[in-house]
Amino acid sequence: MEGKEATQASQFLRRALQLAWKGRGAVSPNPLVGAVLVKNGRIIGEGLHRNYGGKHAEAWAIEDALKKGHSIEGADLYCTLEPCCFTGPEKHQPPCTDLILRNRIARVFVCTVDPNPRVRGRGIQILQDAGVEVTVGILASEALALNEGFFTYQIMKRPFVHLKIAQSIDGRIAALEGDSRWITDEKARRMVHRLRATYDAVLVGKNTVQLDDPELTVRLVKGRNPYRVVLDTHLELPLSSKVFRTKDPERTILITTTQSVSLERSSIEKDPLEAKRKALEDLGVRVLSVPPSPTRPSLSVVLHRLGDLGIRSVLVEGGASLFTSFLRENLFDRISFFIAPMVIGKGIEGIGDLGIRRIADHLRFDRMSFHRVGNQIMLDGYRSGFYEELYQMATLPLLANSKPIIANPFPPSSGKTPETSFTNGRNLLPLGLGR
Ligand code: AOF
Ligand code: ZN
Repeated sequence: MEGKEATQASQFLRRALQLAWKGRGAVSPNPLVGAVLVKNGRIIGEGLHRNYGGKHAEAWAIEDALKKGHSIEGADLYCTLEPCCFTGPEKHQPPCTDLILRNRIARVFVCTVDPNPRVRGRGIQILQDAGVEVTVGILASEALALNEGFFTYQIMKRPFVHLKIAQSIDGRIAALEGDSRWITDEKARRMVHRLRATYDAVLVGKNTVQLDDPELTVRLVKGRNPYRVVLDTHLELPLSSKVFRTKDPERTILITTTQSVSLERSSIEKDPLEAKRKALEDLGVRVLSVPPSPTRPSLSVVLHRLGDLGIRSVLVEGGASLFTSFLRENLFDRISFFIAPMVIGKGIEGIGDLGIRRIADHLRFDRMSFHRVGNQIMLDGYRSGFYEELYQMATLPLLANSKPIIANPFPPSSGKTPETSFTNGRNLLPLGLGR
């Protein structure tokens, strides 16, 4: 596909991506999906997946067009994700492929394949076998950026992990006494709240709660609160900590290594750890026991347990020992440094020993971008190879299909210098909707 047709297709899919984005915070663990129906070059219906378990984007777009009195036969469907094609006990909605065929839609344009193992190209195949023309891969990277959590989980079976580090120019996240309030300014903090509203969970370690007593809620912008996950190996945090005292305590998850044992009431009173667990649960907090590795909760088990709860994306907000562990174990996908114009000197470093002994072995990130956010420089990057992995899965049929398709914006690692860009902070969130 070339020229005018490709430009038009990108315009309609861009609109579908914008629609999809409106569902943020409401659809996870499902993906954000948007759809646009077009006839004679004009949009006749629009839809988006609005809430978890609710109607799919394609169904909303069809309903919208019918309500406006349009006939759908022969129309083109532009959808950010491959239409679903299966039913099952956990499936809430009927297959969209049936809906598309029943309504005699002529052509379907999708940004990416649905990485869900139950779909993964089968939806496209079903449509093609029935004579529907399908084009895959337009604005694929934008569509991936929209659903990093959903894609990561479907492919890697763990949530997407984003490390967010607020630091001084000399790499300190706190002064020697532990104090970190405030290194970054209000504008940077507002950006962090905006990020929180799009993530399923924020995660911090015990020291961060002890030193900063954060609420970890969304306050500086409009949006819903993510789950707050706190790692406290031995249940040491005081019950008065703000994370345990929010308006929605059921969205606080405490992770410990201490095992729960069912004890008689009298023994609970004698066992301080059991009493603490009970007191937390009485506040509405969810307490999860995870095996230690070697002494702290195993991060890969933590991520799996969070995945079981429907969490698809995690924003790690500190402190140093968690940043270090996630980096050391290569259990991260994206990293953002908010660098404030200050020097602290001796203080607490954001990242500790990664086991790297020579410069040649340094950790390098892909797809680096630089943003100005208030008085901060924000440096943003991805784990090396992460996007290529997602992209390959997202455009699976292209590999087998000889049909010419839109150029791949992420050619498999070419060893070239990663792409860099400098912006005013707009594209920190997908589609430049960051402000
Ligand atoms: C689509 N359009 O708008 C969405 C899709 O339980 P269900 O019926 O909502 O199905 C969820 C699965 O369907 C989800 O895991 C993903 O594979 C796909 N999501 N597909 O065609 C949509 N939200
Ligand atoms: Zn569907």
